[in-house]
Amino acid sequence: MQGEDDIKFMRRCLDLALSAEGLTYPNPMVGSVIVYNGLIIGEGYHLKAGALHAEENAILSVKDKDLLRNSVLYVNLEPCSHFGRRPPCTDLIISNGIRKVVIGTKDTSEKVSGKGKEKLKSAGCEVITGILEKECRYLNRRFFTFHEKKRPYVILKWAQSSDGFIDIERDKKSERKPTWIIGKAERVLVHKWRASEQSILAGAGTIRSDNPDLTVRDWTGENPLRLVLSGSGDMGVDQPLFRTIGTNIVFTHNTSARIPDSEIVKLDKGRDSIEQVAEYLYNKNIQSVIVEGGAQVLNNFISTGLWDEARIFYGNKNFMQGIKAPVIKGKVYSATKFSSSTLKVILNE
Ligand code: AOF
Ligand code: ZN
Repeated sequence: MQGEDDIKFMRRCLDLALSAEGLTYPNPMVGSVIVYNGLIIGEGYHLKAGALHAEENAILSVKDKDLLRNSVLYVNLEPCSHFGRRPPCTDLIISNGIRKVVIGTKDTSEKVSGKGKEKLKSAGCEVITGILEKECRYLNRRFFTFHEKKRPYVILKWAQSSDGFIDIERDKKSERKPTWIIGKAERVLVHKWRASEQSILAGAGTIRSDNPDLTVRDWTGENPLRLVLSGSGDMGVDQPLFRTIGTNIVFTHNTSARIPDSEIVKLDKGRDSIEQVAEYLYNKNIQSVIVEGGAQVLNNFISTGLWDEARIFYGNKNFMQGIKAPVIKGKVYSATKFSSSTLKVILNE
């Protein structure tokens, strides 16, 4: 049974956790509140990897530590029980005499995986779990997918005309720039998205036709690691791949590919390319990737089933002809109207 207060305080944990969106990799987003007599007397969240954990910050923020013995600690993720960059939060909770802990959802990463809850219980703490569980899992969906499925969380993103085309037909003389379907507001949002993911991927076709930068310019935050998928290794250009300096990784079958400013990762022809990309990213500790086209690459992700979320802008313009947008099936999570388009978020479930 989820009490009204439990839900209210867990929501606060989620809000606090979200303050560090995109900043905590490889760690999850975690928020914690401490409640005494129905009132919040302390709160905290995890700012970035290596920094104090949410529970530590929440406990530190309480002025009168004597109140902790009769307080409840809320946290959206099971407290850690191992020595990592930080000592175990379970030990801090126990040594401060906190006797009740309300947890949003289990930490399914190997190091914790139920051991935090057990440690608290064996110290005599009352532990309640599963408050706003769905929301807590959704908040850290990248972290959970990475640890449970041993692959990064995959977000597919594209924009399509109202008659179902992702782009107009191009020829060699076409200018190398995107055909815009979305407006300024959506573009800002896309840059915010980029800042929240660890990597961004595009196919060589998109590099050839759109000459994209794949950086965060209309928002603040780190640029994601740029990934390019190219069977042939032919980018159609001999200048650096992107205008902005930074590491690029090119996945290709071409064993002799030499691409300026890029690390080449050779793909095995006998195995699915998308699976190899996912495997490589997992081994590099990359928890998420946003795939921004083109149609062929998006379709490859869809057909292998290796995607978690699709963010599709449906524009107002008709193209009449061009490159067909991918077709995808899933559960519509949300629909948002902009002046130039409607954004639908679809989950693979
Ligand atoms: C966090 N922040 O608030 C909580 C986490 O290397 P460490 O010591 O920072 O440990 C990271 C792990 O601790 C992380 O993967 C997760 O399993 C657990 N809980 N992590 O970064 C927090 N509560
Ligand atoms: Zn911890």
